[in-house]
Amino acid sequence: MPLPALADSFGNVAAFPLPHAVAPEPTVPEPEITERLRFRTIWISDVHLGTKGCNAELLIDFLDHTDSDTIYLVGDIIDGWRLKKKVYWPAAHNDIVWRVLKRAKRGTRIVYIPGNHDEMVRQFCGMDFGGVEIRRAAVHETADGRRLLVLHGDEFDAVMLAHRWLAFIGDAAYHALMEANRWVNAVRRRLGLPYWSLSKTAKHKVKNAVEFISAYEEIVARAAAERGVDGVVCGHIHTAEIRQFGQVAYYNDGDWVEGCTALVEHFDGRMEILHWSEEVARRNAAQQASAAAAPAAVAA
Ligand SMILES: [Mn+2]
Repeated sequence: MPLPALADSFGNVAAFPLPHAVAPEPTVPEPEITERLRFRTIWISDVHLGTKGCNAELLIDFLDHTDSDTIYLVGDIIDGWRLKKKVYWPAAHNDIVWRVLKRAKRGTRIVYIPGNHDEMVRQFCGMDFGGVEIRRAAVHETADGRRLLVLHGDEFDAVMLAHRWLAFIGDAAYHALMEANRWVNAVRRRLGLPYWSLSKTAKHKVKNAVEFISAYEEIVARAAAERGVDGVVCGHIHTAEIRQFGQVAYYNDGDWVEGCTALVEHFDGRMEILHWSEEVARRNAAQQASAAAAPAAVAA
């Protein structure tokens, strides 16, 4: 029996059928959208794919309604820490990866700067995968000629270590605590017990959290100033912000766990934070308004 036929089939590995059919399309189909919001640059971070916390639905909506020349993925995109303990990977998380890779294919420049939760990707810094540039940090030049240092931001954890845990006390936890405080004291009152302030303790902690964020922002801005850039873009602390420290602009793109925010640069270099749940609400209201106006127009 001559071997060539066998050699041919093994020679081209790509021609081998895959054991399972691979869906070429995402489970959440990409809608036909004619008018995407166009930006020069988009920064997103702290997506935490691989965790239940990730708001995949809103992020998919964001990716389907926006476009840009460049996207920076500013770290903690995939949560390797959590995945190491327990594999959690719903189809929607694959859909996000699919969309990012499709954008790269369509010509969007994509720079992925791994953070601390996806630090396993850091060993690949300097390499490109599927059109995605993996970098330790980057310098972005805005349309108005400013140089911005882009990094995840965990680089400053050592400095912030003393009160790092405070960053985890979020606004939602604070409000839940306020609610609990009301109930606890309603019961205590009925039992004839004096008022006991759970909220006072909580308020103190929240004040510390606010101080933590402020201190973090200042430290990052100072580090940027020392490096002679005009500004810095980071993520990590899940708190979107645009703030000026002297000559240095501090930008934080927030997260897709709670805030669901992105930082964008308009074509004139103007920077803005998009709160995506608000954008969706605005879009829905506009659609309802036009739907309500349409029959009237026909009647007229
Ligand atoms: Mn982080």
